[in-house]
Amino acid sequence: MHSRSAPGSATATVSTTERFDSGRLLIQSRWDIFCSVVDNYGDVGVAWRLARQLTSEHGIAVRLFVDDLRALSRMVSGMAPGIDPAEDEREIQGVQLRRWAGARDAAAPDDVADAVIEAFGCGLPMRYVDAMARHARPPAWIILEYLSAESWVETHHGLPSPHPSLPLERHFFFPGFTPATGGLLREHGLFARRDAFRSDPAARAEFWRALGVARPLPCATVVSLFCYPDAPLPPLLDAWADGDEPVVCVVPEGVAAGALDRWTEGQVPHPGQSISRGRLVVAGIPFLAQDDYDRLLWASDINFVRGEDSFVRAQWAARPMVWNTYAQSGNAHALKQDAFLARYMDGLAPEAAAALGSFSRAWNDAGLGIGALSPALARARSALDEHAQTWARALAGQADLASALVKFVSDRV
Ligand code: TRH
Repeated sequence: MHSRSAPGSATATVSTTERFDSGRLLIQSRWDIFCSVVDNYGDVGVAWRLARQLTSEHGIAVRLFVDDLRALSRMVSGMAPGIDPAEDEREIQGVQLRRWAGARDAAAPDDVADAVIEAFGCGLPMRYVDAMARHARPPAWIILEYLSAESWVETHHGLPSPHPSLPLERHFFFPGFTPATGGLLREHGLFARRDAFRSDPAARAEFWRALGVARPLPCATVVSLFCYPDAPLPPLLDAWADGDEPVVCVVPEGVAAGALDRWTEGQVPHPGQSISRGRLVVAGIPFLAQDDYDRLLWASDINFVRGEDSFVRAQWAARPMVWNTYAQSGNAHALKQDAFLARYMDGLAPEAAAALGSFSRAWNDAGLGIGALSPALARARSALDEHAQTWARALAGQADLASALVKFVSDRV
C-alpha cells in the first residue's frame, strides 16, 4: 500500500493495483509473465513485446519474470547501455522486470497475479503454483504457445488442461494467422508509424546515418539479414557480389558471424564499417533495440528474418521477406515452413510464388542452388512487394494477440 493524491481529492490510500484515470478510481488488473530463455532472442523477445503492450495499451500492471536478462538487455537498449544482468528487479517502460531461477525457484514470489502467462510452456515455480491453488479464485493460467501456420493450431487454441494434482486449470493460447487462433502481436498504430517513417526521407537518412551506413544508392536493393548460423550465406553473398544489380546487405552485430568471417576471410565489418565485393556491400550495424529493428525492416527492400518474432515483424513491415525457420527435431520446421508458405503465397502470381518458394526452401535446406535462385527472386520483387502489403493489410483485420489474450482472460475470470 502507498499514498497517492487523486486529482481534485484529498490524499487517498490505494493499493498498487489501483490507479486514477480522469479522477476515477480504476482497479488495475495485475498479470505475471514467466519466461525462460532457451536460446537466442525469440522467447524473451515475444514476452517483452507482450508485456510492453499489455502495460501501455491495456493499462495492466505487468511483472515479467525472466531467467536470463542478457538477451533482453540487448533488445531493450540496443546501442544504449543495457540492463545490468546482475540486477534482480527494476522497472523499464512501465514493465516490472524480475529475475527468476526457473521452475525450481524456491525464492519465487507467492503474491499471485490476476492472470499468469507461462510463455512457451517454461513451467512455473512450485511455490507460485501452490499459492495459486490456495486462492479462493485462482488466477487465469495461460500457456502461450509457439507460432505456427499449421491448421491443427485452430483446433488446439484455447483448449483447457487440468493440472495433474492441484485444483487448477491451464489454457493453451496459440498465436496464428486466422481468426480461430490467438492472432499475432501487433501494437496499436504500428502501420501509421511505419508509413510515417517511410514517407519521411529525412528520418530514413538520419536512421542510416545513426547506424553508420552510408546512404544506400537509390538503385541498390537494401537487404536486412537476420538468420541462423547454418544458413547457406556464402553462396548467396557470392551471387549478390557477381550479380547485375547493386545490393547492400545490412547485418546486425553477431548475426551469421561464423559464415561472414569465412566469407570475408576474417574481415567481418564491425558496426559502422562495410566491406565491398563486386556489386555487393556488406554493412555492419549494431544489434538494435526492438523498435529500431522495426525501423530497419521498414527501411529495407527485402528482409531476411528468422524464428518467430522477427518473422512476424517482417510481415508487418510489408516488404518481401525470406524466413529462416528455427530447426526442430523430426523436421517439424519444414512442415511449419510449408504451412506458412501455403497461406502466404495464396493469391501471389505463380512466377513470384515459384521464385519465393524455391528460394525459401533452399535457404532452409542446405542452400542447394541458392545462388542460381537469387535472380528469380530479384525479378519477382515488385510482385512480392505488392503481395506483402496485401497480406499485411488482410492479417491486420484480425484482433492482435494482446487484445485477444485480454478478452480470453476476461471471458474466463
Ligand atoms: O532469436 P530467434 O532465433 O528466436 C528463436 C525463435 O523465437 C524460436 O521460435 C525459439 O524457439 C527460439 O528462439 C528459442 O528469432 P526471433 O524469434 O526473431 O527473435 C529475435 C528477437 O530479436 C526479435 O524480438 C527481434 C529482436 N532483434 C532486435 O531487437 N534487434 C536486432 O538487431 C535483431 C537482429 C533482432
